Amino acid sequence: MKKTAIYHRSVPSMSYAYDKETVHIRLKSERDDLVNVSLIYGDPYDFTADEWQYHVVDMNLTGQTELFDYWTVAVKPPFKRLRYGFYLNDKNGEQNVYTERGFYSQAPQDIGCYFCFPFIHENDTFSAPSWVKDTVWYQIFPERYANGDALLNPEGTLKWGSEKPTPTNFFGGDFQGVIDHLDHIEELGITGIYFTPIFKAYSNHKYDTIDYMEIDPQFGDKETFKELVKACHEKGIKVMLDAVFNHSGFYFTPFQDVLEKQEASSYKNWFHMREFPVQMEPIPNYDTFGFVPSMPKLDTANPEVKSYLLEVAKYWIEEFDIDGWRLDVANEVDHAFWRSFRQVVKETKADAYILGEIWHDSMRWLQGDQFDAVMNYPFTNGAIDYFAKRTIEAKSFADNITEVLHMYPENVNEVSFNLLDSHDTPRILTLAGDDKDKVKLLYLFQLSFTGTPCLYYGDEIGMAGGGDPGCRACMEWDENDQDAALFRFVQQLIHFRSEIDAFGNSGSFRFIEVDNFKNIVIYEKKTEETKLIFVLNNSNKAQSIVVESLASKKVNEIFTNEEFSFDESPNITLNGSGFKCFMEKL
Ligand code: ARE
Repeated sequence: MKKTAIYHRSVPSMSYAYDKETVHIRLKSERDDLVNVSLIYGDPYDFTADEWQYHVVDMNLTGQTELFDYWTVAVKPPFKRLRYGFYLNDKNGEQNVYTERGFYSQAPQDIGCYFCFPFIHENDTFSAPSWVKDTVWYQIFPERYANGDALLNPEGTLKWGSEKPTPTNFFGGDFQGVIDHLDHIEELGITGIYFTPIFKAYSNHKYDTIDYMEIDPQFGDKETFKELVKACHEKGIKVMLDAVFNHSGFYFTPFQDVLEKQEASSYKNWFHMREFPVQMEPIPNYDTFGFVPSMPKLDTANPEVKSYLLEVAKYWIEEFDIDGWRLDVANEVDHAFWRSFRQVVKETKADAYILGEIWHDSMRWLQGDQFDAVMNYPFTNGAIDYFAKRTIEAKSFADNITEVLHMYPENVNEVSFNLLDSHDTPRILTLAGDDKDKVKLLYLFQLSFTGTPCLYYGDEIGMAGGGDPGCRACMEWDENDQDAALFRFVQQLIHFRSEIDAFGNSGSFRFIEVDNFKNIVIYEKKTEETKLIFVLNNSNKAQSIVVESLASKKVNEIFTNEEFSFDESPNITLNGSGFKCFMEKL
């Protein structure tokens, strides 16, 4: 047995409360080393007849990568307390017991040896708002969605779409424009909009806030914003705003005060000033976002700053009924701040959603006391490298996705914000070398995967664009230049998500077959009633594929509605970049 590779710790990614009565336990071992793993578990105080009363239950192999096997089990301890260890059986017939104190040949009686899950406290359990599971998000960069009120145009506004986006140009996008086009969003099947910043700011992207309590005048006023939120809600669409609390903008009044009064400013402790006089070149002598002098970092540990920003968080929910906050540069703000933030937000609206912008492993923020989700860039990277750029093989892709799924608890995965691109990355069509068939595969995977998908405005009608600022072009409203077929395809996928339970978040995901040589992936989504088998050909050539799991099955292909009655050797043919999804009623 490869003992060195056997890994478990009582940490939230491996031992967590899924809900108020269920605990999930995971274990990692070397690939193909163990043939069976079972959990030994019991209540720590249950010593009937002077013996610790434990139970044994098999764990499921829930993921396999090139190097590791992942084992998972759910248990419901009747008194909410748990001590546990593992029976490990390897392929050579060796058996060991693995505990917090190491390996034993038999289950020890001393419960002090076991791993400990002390008690399931409902208020410590990760729990995101229930609506999020079924939401499909749409990200809007307000300056570039639609210009609905020319009277608000900032100075120098260019004709819509007349030029390429640059870091400094303006096209006059506004709230009225969004209101005018809500039908487009509704028709696509969207149920949540994420707006990048809308508060008064200097730049076109508005990440350099001047006033957190004011709407940027180019977008409209508070009345128009209220109208926008109301119009969204009437269509069953939630509204999420961007909170840029890591830093302010250069023209934020407190920072201007520091510039003016220097060390004498009563706002000097609102920022991380390192010395005076304040200096911006060659690099700022105060902390900033990156090295950007116009984005001075706020000291969120300062009680005045904290109470000001928490007031902001509350104000826009209370007065405007927004449904969520996306937190910019969330990992560079202190945890204590986010804990207070969560409290204030949830007190104001119990089912408000909190989404952190973090590009890396984010377990620390996803334990129930801070965020409900993070922008799932690890998912993005795998999907883009495989389907768009085709720089990794099928197996590496499957490994990547398996790792992503085992990085966080299942209840976290169910609401993970899965994006393919954003205002910070090139658009998917460009990443896919303008190949729309690749884009379709990307969308198919994203929209059938566990979590909450987010589409970036314009991708659905085939817009292209490189990295910032290329990805921020004006939304294409000329129907002749919109790809209607792509729109209908995305619409259909979103529709499947709500119509077929296994397609969306209720279905549990599992790779069935991954073939580097053919460059295909086959995966399953399953509920108690329905099983879906997805077959994706990520190569350019037509291929015939034997899908073992369809043997002797009578199924329905959901895109064509064709009936298939397979024999013992189910052979299907897919075009280059082709796909099929077979539905079996269980
Ligand atoms: C502007 C120019 C850029 C130029 C940059 C630097 O447009 O071309 O490179 O300045 O001078 C906002 C604007 C940007 C603007 C930026 C600075 O939207 O247009 O760029 O302000 O003025 C990291 C952070 C992550 C951050 C990304 C961009 O961790 O939080 O970098 N994302 C948010 C927003 C941005 C926003 C800001 C932060 C600032 O979503 O839109 O930018 O408010 C790896 C790293 C990550 C890194 C990621 C991307 O994965 O590990 O940490 O994210 O790459 O670079």
